[in-house]
Amino acid sequence: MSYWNPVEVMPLPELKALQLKQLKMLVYKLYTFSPFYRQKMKDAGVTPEDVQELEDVRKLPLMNKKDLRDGYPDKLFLASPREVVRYHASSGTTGKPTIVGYTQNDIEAWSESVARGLVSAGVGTDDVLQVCYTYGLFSGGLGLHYGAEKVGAAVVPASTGNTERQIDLVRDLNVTVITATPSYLLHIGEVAEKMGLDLKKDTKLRLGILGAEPWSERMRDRIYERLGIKAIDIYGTSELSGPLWCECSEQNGIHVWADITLVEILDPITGEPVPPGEKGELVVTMLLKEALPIVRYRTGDITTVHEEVCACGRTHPRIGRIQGRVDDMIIVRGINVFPSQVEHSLMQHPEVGNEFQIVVDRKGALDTILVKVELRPEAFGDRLFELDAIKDRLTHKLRDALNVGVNVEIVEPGSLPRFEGKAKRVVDKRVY
Ligand code: DLL
Repeated sequence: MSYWNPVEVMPLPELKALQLKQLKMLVYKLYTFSPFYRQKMKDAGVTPEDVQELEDVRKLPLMNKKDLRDGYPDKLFLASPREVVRYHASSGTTGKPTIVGYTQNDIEAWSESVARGLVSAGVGTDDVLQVCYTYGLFSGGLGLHYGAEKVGAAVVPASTGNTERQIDLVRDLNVTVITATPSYLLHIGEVAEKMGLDLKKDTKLRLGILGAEPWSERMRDRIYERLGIKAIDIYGTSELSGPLWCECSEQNGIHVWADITLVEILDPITGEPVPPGEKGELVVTMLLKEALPIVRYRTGDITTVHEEVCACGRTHPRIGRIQGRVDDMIIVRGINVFPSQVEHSLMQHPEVGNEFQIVVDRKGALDTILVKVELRPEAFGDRLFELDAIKDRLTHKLRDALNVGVNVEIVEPGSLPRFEGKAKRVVDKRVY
């Protein structure tokens, strides 16, 4: 088993001591130098002396995306413009972007996090790694790029788009690792098939580093089955830096580097911590970030935390697969519906293709959900008469899973929109 940095297997007591030291230094620095954090801490009646144990992090005030948006473009920055070496931005849902600045040390800590994750997933100097996340203000492309270069893989900075050319590159450059959103990877698979190429046989692809959008275990199975690729889950958000942590080759949770980051899982309503293994909102403190400090940031993502040492020997905590968001859940007739639940249900049916769309509408006072589903082309064949039966099965399955009435429409394979970046699964037509 190889590690990128010995800190990954540091005994827990030492790791926690290191984390506490970083936390205390951070709080002291912010209280002294950051008007934003000093004010927030004063409002909460907390001083740096109040942080003596790791658990004391809970005394610090929470922050969220609105704080960052209100600080547009750089009101929350602690570094001077001279120290900033990079900007990225996330557009969010309201249109106004959040700007994230990086010092050289920020870039270093970010690439270090990604490098550790890639090595833990089995990426090394012999690999050719194609980055199919967008390069630009979105942090996905450059985040993977810097991490992969650090570990010495040969990077193909393909970005998104021109899918046929992406496939040519995979074949001609003997690409072994591909990084993309899971939905784009499946689209690449479909296009390859149309080009008469079998990614399993005709390329050297063996590993996918997939994230930036919700996906499921079923999708993981499907990717393996159809493309012959081991699929690794990678998580991050622009505010925290970008893609940051991924699963190791054990595929049993996403390793969070505790010397760089402190994570909490809180009940999203009460703000109280939930026990390890139970679902709650992921709240993150970045211990080393300089340009845009992040303390107790509410990601809005629902997951679990696991503190046992991983079978790979790494001692740092792991988070489970992201199970939805606190805020992009659709509320239909008072019931919370997550697109990930829909995906999970649909993907259990072998005849269902890779694409679906959830259309929410309002008829009179009643909200309605229509799930448009593509079947695999094979499901049509000469068994057309079975379509009604399939539709009924999917409808019942979704109703059971979501606890709300759902209609299903079977649509032609290839007719739903494809996405090169994050898939947009929900169309909400309700007028409020
Ligand atoms: O998506 C950063 C990233 C790039 C992550 C490349 C992984 C790979 P944002 O655009 O700010 O940043 O979106 C962050 O995407 O809060 C989650 O809701 C969602 N997300 C990211 N990774 C995963 C994942 C990038 N593995 C938001 N599973 C987050 C589920 C994910 N959701």
